[in-house]
Amino acid sequence: VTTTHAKLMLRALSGEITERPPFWLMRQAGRYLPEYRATRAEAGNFLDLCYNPKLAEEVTLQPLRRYGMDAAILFADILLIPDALGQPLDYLEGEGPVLDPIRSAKDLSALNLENIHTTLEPVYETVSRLSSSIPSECTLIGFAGAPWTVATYMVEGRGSKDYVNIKKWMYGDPVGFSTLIDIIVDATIAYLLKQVEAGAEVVQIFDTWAGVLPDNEFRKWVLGPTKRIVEGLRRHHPDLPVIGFPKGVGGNIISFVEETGVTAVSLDTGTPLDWAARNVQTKIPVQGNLDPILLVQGGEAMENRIIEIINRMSTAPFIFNLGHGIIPQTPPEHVGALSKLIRNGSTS
Ligand code: 1CP
Repeated sequence: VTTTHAKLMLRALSGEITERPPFWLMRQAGRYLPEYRATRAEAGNFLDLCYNPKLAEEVTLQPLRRYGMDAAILFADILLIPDALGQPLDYLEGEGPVLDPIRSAKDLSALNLENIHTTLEPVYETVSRLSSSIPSECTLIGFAGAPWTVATYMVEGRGSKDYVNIKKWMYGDPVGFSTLIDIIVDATIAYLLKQVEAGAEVVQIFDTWAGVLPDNEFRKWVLGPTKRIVEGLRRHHPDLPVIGFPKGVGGNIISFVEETGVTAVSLDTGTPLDWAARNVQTKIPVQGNLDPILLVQGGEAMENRIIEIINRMSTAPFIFNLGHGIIPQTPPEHVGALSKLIRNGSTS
């Protein structure tokens, strides 16, 4: 395959086998970096940081300055959509997001699709600033949460272990529940289109909790909504690269790749490399899947696995990434070693 792109990330996404894999890391901006903690303290709380274009731009650029990733990901959060829809949201120190839960169809009248851009305007400004401030060889990624994953927080009111409330609604009143999913689909299309108009070159859809559904429900609440988002974006931007991340879905990743229309797919840490090379990477470019805990460990264990992943996956289009986000305990110098290894083939 030959393309006209100069950027490594866009070349891989267009189906090219590149001289080395482009790399970026999920949650590459965040608490493992002292400069992030300083900017976050300056912003006040987490939402204020997300809605402050200058500071959100700054934290997006921080990992690039240190490590020169091939892509920058907009600094924001998947829960800005419920916030913009009018569902009260807070981030508690040491606990994560907390929302006033929506538990049934009668609660849906509290959501308002009409005014989301009023709340989200600062995010578009962050994207626009980044599109001129990132290095010329770097690709700008916008993102949103997938409807299922965003809905888990809207219904449970926080992170969950068993998803009892959302599943009870989904199984007990699928028609009412589909109204919630439809609202998130529409908001997400509008949100991502604005990011693209502001300068995002690629978008990634994070479906962190897709793996908790049985396959018939996976089809209804993951495949269908993701496909509608991809179609909604492509109606306006036929060539827009879209990366899907259906985490924890095992063999269901095959139907995800065949049916949603995504350009590329991100593999979680548990996906077997050989299997993915034969059954997924033969269809579309893949991204992934280093265990984020190897980045905490560092040293030989990390380096050996990085080399193994690159060797196994580089005979077809491949983007190096983690299988899930960087965790706060990660020593920054281990990210430096990873960057050198991918770039130069050695850590020195
Ligand atoms: O500073 C802090 O204390 C807040 C920690 C934090 C950060 C750095 C949160 C709260 N969100 C973010 C940024 C973020 N979130 C990005 C920024 C860009 C980057 O990657 O550098 C992205 C892409 C996300 C996406 C996100 N938020 C997901 C999907 C990806 C994933 O990691 O699974 C999810 C599930 C969230 C919800 C969320 N926001 C924050 C937390 C702690 C959580 C997870 C809560 C839980 O475990 O249920």
